[in-house]
Order: sequence, then structure tokens, then C-alpha cells
Amino acid sequence: MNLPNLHLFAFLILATGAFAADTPPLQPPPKAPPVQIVFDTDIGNDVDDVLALAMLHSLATRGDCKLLAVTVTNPHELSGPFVDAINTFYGRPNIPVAVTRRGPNTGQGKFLGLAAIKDGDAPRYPHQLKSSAESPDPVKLLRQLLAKAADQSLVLVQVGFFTNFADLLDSKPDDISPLPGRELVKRKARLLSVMAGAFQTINHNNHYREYNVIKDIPAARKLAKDWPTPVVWSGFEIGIAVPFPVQSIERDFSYTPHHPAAESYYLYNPPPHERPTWDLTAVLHAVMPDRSYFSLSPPGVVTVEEDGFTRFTPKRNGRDRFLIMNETEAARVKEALVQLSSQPPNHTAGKP
Ligand SMILES: [Ca+2]
Repeated sequence: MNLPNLHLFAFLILATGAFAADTPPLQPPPKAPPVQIVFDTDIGNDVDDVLALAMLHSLATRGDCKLLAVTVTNPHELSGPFVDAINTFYGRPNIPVAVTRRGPNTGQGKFLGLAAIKDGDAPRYPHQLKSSAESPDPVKLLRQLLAKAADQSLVLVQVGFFTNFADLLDSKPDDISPLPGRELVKRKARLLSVMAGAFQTINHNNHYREYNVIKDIPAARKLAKDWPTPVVWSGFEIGIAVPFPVQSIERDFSYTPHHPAAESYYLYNPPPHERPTWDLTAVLHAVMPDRSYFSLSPPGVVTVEEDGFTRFTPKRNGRDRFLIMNETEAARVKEALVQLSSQPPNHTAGKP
């Protein structure tokens, strides 16, 4: 070590206190406990549900959330097996999956068939659930999860139709819990993060009727009227403001020969199309509400009108808020969505 470097070395020791006996070792700040998540999806109708589910697995691997269950509002026979295949791909084959028997029947769509595809004799995406009909009843599963949960602990994420959670509100006391559905939700859940509705003008239309609402308007009206916890709405305008970067689909998922999210994307609407990120934004806010990815509207009340339009009325201490996003926030959101949805599975750490 020559003289100038010796001086630099001495300076670093003094500046960092590296060898001071009374300096405690650097430690990260304590991490918050993982957010307890239930994910409700109409998987099969658009590919953003698949990327959103991939995000939840990455967040679980990072210890930011625990994915307790997936409930499904698309009754197709392959919707449940498809979700089970995604969960298995990410190393969590035991997450319960429950599919509605009565939700809007929107068909197989473009990518649910991946659950049945084989390479030779082997399933490309292994899974245990053979058919949605073999899955548990979603309301029963939700009641079981709520009954077991600590008070004010569950965060529900809804990125499809309102069928399952509206049915949950209507559920009666049973051998799972003496509480009716609404009281059970009120006691055990602390937030509903929902992708639905529109709270800005969309393509010069200030009466935009959003897909997740209009496919089951009675259920949406019931939930909007009766839901007992705070609700944060990611409106249609948020997802379209953050298109998923095509470069990510083309490059970030190639760490494995077959990736179910990328393959679904190609089947649904291949690059160069950049799909809006509607469902992903509801997941990001649900798990990381304190990271300033979005701003929130003032409080108010959302009502669902007879034609499915979602009307927000400001109200002091109202139950509802909707996401707002400026350009700076949108840039951060896009980066987070890409990193979280493309993170490889880690089958050895941080499970579940
Ligand atoms: Ca969806």
C-alpha cells in the first residue's frame, strides 16, 4: 500500500467507524409482517390477471405478502386448473383454488387451454386440480379463511367480476362461523383493493361502463352498497395509463423454456401489443400501499348505477377512494410491475 492509499484507508476507517468497538453492525429496519392476501380473479378473460397472479407470487417470495387463496369468477372448467398450474409453477401447489358455479360464463378464452397442453406425455404446466367443478365452493372457502383470520387482518383483491364477494356478503351463519357474511368481513378484513369502474373520462366518454362491473351488475351493485371495509378502486384509467412494456414480455421471461405468463400473453394478444396493466395495479396497491406508487382520491362513496356506471360522490369519512397517478408515479409503477411480474420462482426461499 503506497502512502496516498494508506491515508485513504485511514480516512475510511475513521469515516465509517468500521473498527469502533461501540458501533453496532448495520442492520436493515424491521420488516412489516406479510400482508394476508386473498385474490379473486376472472382469469381467462384477459391476460392481466395472469401477470397479477405472477406478481403476488413474487411478493410472497420477497416476504411482502402471503397468498392465502385464489377464488375465481370465471366458471369455465379450466379456469381453476389454470390457476393451480400457475401456483404450481411458482412452487406453491397447495394454495386453495375455488371457482364459482354461477358466475358469468365467458368461455375458455385464448389461454386457459395451457392448463391441458402436453409436451409428449407430460403436462407442460403440472397441476393437481383436474376441473373447476372439483374445486371447493368459493363462499365456503372465503368464510373458512375469514373465520380463522385475526381481526382486521385480511386484504382482499378483486380483479374480475363481483360475484364471489357479493355472494360472501349474502352468506348465512353456519358451522364455520356464527356471523353472517357481512359481519364476518367487517370483523376480519381491513381492505378491499378492486380493479373496477372508471373515475375519469375515458376516450371523451364521461359515462364509461367498465367490463368487470357490467358482466355482473347485480353483484356489483350489492357489493358497492353493502361492503363494510375501506375500498380502494383502481379505475379503468389507471391500467390504460401503464401499458406493459413489450420488451419485458419478449426478454424477461425467457429464463425458462415455457413460462405460463409469457405464453398466455402471446396467445392473448402478442407483441408488439402492449396490454394495459389493470389487475396488476390493484395488486401493487394492496400489498404496498405505503410505497407512494399511487395517490388516493379524497374519501367518498362509489355507487353502481343500473347500467353499470360507477359514480363517485365525495363524502367526509366515506368508505371509498380511487387511485390517482401522475406521470412520475406511472414511471415508478411500470418499473415495479415489470420487476414483480417477471421475477423467477424461488422454490427454496421465502415460501410460502
Ligand atoms: Ca381480470
